[in-house]
Amino acid sequence: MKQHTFLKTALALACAGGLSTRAMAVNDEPLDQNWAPSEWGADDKAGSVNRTTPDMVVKAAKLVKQGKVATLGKIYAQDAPAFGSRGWRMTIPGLPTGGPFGDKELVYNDEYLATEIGQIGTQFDGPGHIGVTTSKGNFFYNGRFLEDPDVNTYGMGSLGVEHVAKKGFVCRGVLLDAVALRGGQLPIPKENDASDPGIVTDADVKAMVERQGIDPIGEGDCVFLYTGHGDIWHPSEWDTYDAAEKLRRVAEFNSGEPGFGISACEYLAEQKIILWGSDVWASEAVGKGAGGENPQPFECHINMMTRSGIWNLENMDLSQLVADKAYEFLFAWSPLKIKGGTGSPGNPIAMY
Ligand code: UVW
Repeated sequence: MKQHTFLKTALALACAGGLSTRAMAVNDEPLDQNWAPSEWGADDKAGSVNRTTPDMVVKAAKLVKQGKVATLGKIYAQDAPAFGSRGWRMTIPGLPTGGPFGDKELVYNDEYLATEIGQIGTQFDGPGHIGVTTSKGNFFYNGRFLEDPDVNTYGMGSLGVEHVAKKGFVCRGVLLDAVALRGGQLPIPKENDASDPGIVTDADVKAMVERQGIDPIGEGDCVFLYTGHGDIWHPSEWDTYDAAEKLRRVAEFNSGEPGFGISACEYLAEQKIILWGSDVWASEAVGKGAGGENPQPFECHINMMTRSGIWNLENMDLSQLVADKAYEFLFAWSPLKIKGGTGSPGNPIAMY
């Protein structure tokens, strides 16, 4: 497994009065290793979803055998876990919001929502979500920068999620059941080491494919990891808990997570998958020092998304698929066409 070397350059930036300086660390790997242009060309705004061909869609559709459908999104609610200071605040103004209209006295309701719409609950991380601070600015997928003229406070410009949403994801979905592999819910990793049971390595991915008796992971697949940590925010039992129990579970859920290590992410990228995801909030291991297999926090986020354009679906409800041992299925989903958004909420569908 490759340990990335991060170039730390101290830049002295004079403040307005010229009396003090502050140091800014940068990582020039994206520039030095030519992460841009991507294999789909300098104009591409969608990433690995470009791999999907009509033949792949037809082949994936043949995985529907029992006519079963599973919805893979969790409930959006104010008391659900959220990363950092993100939150979900919904009100129904008016009650009724409007009306009555006409002799039949029609009334209607709307909802008013304050939230990080693309980065809450079951969420898709798109091209504008994760970048790297380089000496040339904040580098994002395909060599776009936060400093580009089309990016501003009102939207991510060419990095907007709507460019991925125009394509959507229809693929062979693969469920990797790490709970079955380990014999129980995976722990939050304690060490930045491949041997930690909370870190799912490339060897673990291959072992799960083998023991689940499915075809090897390949080009165009969408690959989802079940760790069991997502059941702390239980998809169906959440509202049976009282407020104190919910708060305890939110703290536990957010305190770290098992998930993919960088060796697994690099293996999945080499197989040319088009989407990765999980039942946890980052899909990758977050343990000691917020790192995973290496000390760098969110290393899979950087390598999969910023470098390779392979987007990520977090906080999925994989419970029905696990119960049915539905290890491969037709998967269909698209982010919302939020102009300039960093991501999207949603409710992915598996059919098998
Ligand atoms: C961050 O935003 C850092 O994480 P996530 O993509 O898991 O929400």
